[in-house]
Amino acid sequence: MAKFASFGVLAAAATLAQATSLAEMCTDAKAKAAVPSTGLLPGIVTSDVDVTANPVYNETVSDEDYYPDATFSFCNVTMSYSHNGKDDKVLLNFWLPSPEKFSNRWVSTGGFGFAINAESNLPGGVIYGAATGRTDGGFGGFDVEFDGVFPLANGTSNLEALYMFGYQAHSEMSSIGKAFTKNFFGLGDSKLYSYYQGCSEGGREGFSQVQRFPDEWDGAVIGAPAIRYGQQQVNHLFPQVVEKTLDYAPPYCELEKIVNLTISACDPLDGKADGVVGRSDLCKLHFEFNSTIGEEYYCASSGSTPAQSGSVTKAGAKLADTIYNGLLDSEGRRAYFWYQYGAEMEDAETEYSSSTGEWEIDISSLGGEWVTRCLQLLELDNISTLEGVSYDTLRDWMLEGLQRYEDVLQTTWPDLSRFEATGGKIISYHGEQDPSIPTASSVRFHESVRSTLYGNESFAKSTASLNEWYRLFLVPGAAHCATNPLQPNGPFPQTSLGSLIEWVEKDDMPVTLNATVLAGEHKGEQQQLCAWPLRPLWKNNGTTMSCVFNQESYDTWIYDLDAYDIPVY
Ligand SMILES: *[C@@H]1O[C@H](CO)[C@@H](O)[C@H](O)[C@H]1NC(C)=O
Ligand SMILES: *[C@@H]1O[C@H](CO)[C@@H](O)[C@H](O)[C@H]1NC(C)=O
Ligand SMILES: *[C@@H]1O[C@H](CO)[C@@H](O)[C@H](O)[C@H]1NC(C)=O
Ligand SMILES: *[C@@H]1O[C@H](CO)[C@@H](O)[C@H](O)[C@H]1NC(C)=O
Ligand SMILES: *[C@@H]1O[C@H](CO)[C@@H](O)[C@H](O)[C@H]1NC(C)=O
Ligand SMILES: *[C@@H]1O[C@H](CO)[C@@H](O)[C@H](O)[C@H]1NC(C)=O
Ligand SMILES: *[C@@H]1O[C@H](CO)[C@@H](O)[C@H](O)[C@H]1NC(C)=O
Ligand SMILES: *[C@@H]1O[C@H](CO)[C@@H](O)[C@H](O)[C@H]1NC(C)=O
Ligand SMILES: *[C@@H]1O[C@H](CO)[C@@H](O)[C@H](O)[C@H]1NC(C)=O
Ligand SMILES: [Ca+2]
Repeated sequence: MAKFASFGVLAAAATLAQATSLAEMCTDAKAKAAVPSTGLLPGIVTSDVDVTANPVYNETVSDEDYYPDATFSFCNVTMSYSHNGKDDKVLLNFWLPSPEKFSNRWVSTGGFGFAINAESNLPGGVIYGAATGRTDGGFGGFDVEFDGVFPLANGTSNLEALYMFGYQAHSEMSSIGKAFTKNFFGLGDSKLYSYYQGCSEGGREGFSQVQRFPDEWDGAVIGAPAIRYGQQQVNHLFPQVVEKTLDYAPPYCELEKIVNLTISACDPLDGKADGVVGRSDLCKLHFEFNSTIGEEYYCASSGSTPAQSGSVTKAGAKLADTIYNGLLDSEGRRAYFWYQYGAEMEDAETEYSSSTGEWEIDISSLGGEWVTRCLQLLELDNISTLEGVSYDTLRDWMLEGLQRYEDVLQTTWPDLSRFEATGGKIISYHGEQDPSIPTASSVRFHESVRSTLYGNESFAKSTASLNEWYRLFLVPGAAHCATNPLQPNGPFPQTSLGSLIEWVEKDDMPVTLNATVLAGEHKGEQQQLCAWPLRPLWKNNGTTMSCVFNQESYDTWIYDLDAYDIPVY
């Protein structure tokens, strides 16, 4: 272990750790002895905490999106801490690799939706030799989500939980987890590399730290982050307001057909006919939704939903065109943008009413719950009606969310210069066919950081400067933080934490990002993802790929949010 060689005392400690088995190390008493003392951070109380530890052997994971197949053993530690002056309890769960596999690394992980953690994210760090952690945010257990504690009661916010969810819990976990890991493995002052990996809400949690705590991690893998939260959550309601405004709630099969037709038409535009839309920008430039009019569709019955058949209507094509164009207010000013052409239309999904025999608008609870809980402060899971809700209402809700939660959930602070100054690295990725968070959202934030930090330089120079430490990779055909069943031949950056580690520890920058086809007949095939603003283009009948820049394509990703009088990063 060359890493330890220059530190005599530490080398001894490390040797001790190496000679010790997982079973010997992984006991309640040893874990308790590794808990950092009260005073590590102001306000953090770790005296009298409950600590449990149990070894787990030969855990096997396979067919996961964020890490390769593996078998590993680990020490499962759970501890709690509280805040000075408060009678609270925050739970932390660490998975620590076997001592012979430990590689001086820490990885923080996040959650999805309103969850701040997901146990399924923990293997992703352990298999890279990292102690890996998750937090319950103090919400009352790892299975309790933010919406289970917010608001506190009708009309009453829960600011403690809000700030924990927004960014505080992660900052505390990293500090405590890193100190615990050093104690547990006897590292003393030797370098512990620290990382983050998360997608969706987990991606937002990653940016929440990068934007505020530049020293916390050496690098972060940030997938499809739910940033620009005020806009992001309300945006889920947009298709239903379009259905209401255009007075057309189609059988969902009609919309599925439009999506399928978009995919087939746009697949070859990237130069490779593989069922994958690798260039949704070219799709936007060339595809017309009215080309789908008259095409026949059929979906078999399932449950209480009857079989659906018919042909795509003019109203259906117009509905799709309006939705993919994104939210404009009544004066035609842009309030937000939508998913890329070819992305599924699940937010527009209608519901069959067996009592009326009609298809009806189905309010998205993703958007509705944000409005009820966080804007109206009501303990309700959904808004009950779209009565009185117009495009302007959505714009106003977006602005209200931005303003009310700007310092905690919005998560778009664009000045990352302090993080850059510490040598921090970001690998960000986003499915190009994401049907839940607009791919253009990640592009917008990358562009906001570029103009904030390097605004006076040319496009080429500023892009090059930013890409030296913050690289964004759009994933052809991929859905929301996942592979896409409609485009199974697309790749997914399953080993991106490995690529980040190579970048941080060996200065091996991912010029293109390794990705693997995870389904379909080409399962296991390796592909490379292009770094924004370069875009993939296949040549020689889909056999060789290059990363190219095209101004017209680039322009389709850039939006002027002129519905607001303030900057929206
Ligand atoms: C774990 O797997 C290894 C290799 O197959 C085996 O030698 C060992 O006995 C297994 N450990 C347990 C506790 O099952
Ligand atoms: C980890 O420990 C906690 C607390 O004891 C326990 O609830 C959980 O089931 C353990 N997980 C594994 C994988 O052993
Ligand atoms: C909170 O307010 C909503 C809307 O007025 C009401 O439906 C619900 O019953 C209230 N919840 C409680 C616990 O009082
Ligand atoms: C859309 O394509 C998928 C396969 O890619 C298929 O399963 C589904 O039935 C199609 N939907 C319609 C409405 O044709
Ligand atoms: C299809 O829509 C485009 C613009 O969306 C329009 O220019 C064109 O005339 C339309 N074609 C037909 C046949 O309606
Ligand atoms: C949201 O609420 C509306 C109105 O009560 C209902 O029609 C819809 O099914 C709900 N959506 C979900 C996902 O619960
Ligand atoms: C750009 O130039 C202006 C005027 O020289 C200066 O005030 C500003 O700080 C510069 N901005 C950046 C991001 O370098
Ligand atoms: C990326 O893929 C190449 C080719 O398969 C491989 O040699 C390299 O080790 C991979 N890099 C990482 C960081 O996984
Ligand atoms: C191009 O590639 C496709 C798919 O691999 C293959 O079916 C087709 O024959 C190829 N066309 C030519 C001209 O080589
Ligand atoms: Ca293709």
